[in-house]
Amino acid sequence: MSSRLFTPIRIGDLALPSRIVMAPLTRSRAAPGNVPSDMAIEYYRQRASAALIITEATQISQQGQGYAWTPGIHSPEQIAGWQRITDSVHQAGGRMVLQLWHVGRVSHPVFQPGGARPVAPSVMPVPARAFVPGEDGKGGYADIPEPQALTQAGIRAIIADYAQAARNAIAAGMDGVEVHAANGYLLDQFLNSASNLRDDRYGGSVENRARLLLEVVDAVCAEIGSARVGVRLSPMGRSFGMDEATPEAIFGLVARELDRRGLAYLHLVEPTVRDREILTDVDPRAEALMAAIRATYRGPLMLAGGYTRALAEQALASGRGDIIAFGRPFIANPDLPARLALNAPLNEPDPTHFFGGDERGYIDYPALASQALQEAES
Ligand code: 8OZ
Repeated sequence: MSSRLFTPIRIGDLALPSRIVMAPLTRSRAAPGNVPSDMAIEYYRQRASAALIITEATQISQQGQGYAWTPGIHSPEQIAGWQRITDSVHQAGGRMVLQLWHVGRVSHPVFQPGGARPVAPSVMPVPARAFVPGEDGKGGYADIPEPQALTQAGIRAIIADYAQAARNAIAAGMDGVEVHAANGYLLDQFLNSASNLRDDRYGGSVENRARLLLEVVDAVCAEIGSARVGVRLSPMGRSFGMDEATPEAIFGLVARELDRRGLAYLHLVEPTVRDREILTDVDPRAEALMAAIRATYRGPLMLAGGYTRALAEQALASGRGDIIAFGRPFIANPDLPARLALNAPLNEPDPTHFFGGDERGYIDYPALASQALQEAES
């Protein structure tokens, strides 16, 4: 079978040399002020052979943070920090977009301005714990207090924050942005019938639950142009209390509306992903839903979630999607495209270094050439 992974594709303003994208990966190593660290320059530069790098989720505002040591894109220092990264990735021949993130209720007062309760569509218990910085310099998990429901003024402020963050990302040299509307964070909380109990124009009908996402996308597109904007969704995702009653209705509407907007791409987390693991027993409605989204959304479709080389080739050949995002394989294999091209063995990622820590398990995974040298010498 001929490889489809290594065929180019144009997405919006970007010409990608292959279909192999680096998935957004939270690594919790930002420096004080939530500025991307010096290590992150090396980390992203090492991975510049990806067709596209999607950055780790990056908060649009202090209110949007919910995890220890995640970077932001709302202060001048953060913008300057990202600029150093885009410079080095571009110098290495790569392309990158910044993932815009607001965690909504998956947060903790330690992150919130004034120690406030985190914001959400609706007041209800949050079935999750927050990853907060501990006194020992290590992260720990803390219970999440009941959130406060956003007012319409609060919603307007968040939409403005998304627009400003998109502008900041472009100022930092990014090739575009990805709006994170997946995995149980703020925009997913508004989409989802399990977390959105509002009775105003942002809740109730599927049109109302989709309103915040679409207003955010429109504000971001107005700021930087739709050809530089992608959106990430997790249809039938179950993270942090997500449990949609009518997935076909809400994701059908969202796919139809996003299709009209001429985005660079739509990015779907496979419904097999649950709590960052891959399930084997899938909701029987999931396949039909994925096919329906594919048929409705006519632009480039990116897929993520447990992909191997073989599964990726199969997904491209069957028409399930156009582009594949690899997460864990890119953590452990900075030169993943070369390894896939050569059918070379892959390094295994070490989960103990996924979140927080130093350069170990972050920038010390070898590329093929240096690995061959090391092995020859030993
Ligand atoms: C892993 C750890 C922390 C955050 C997501 C942004 O699931 C994340 C995330 C993943 O989308």
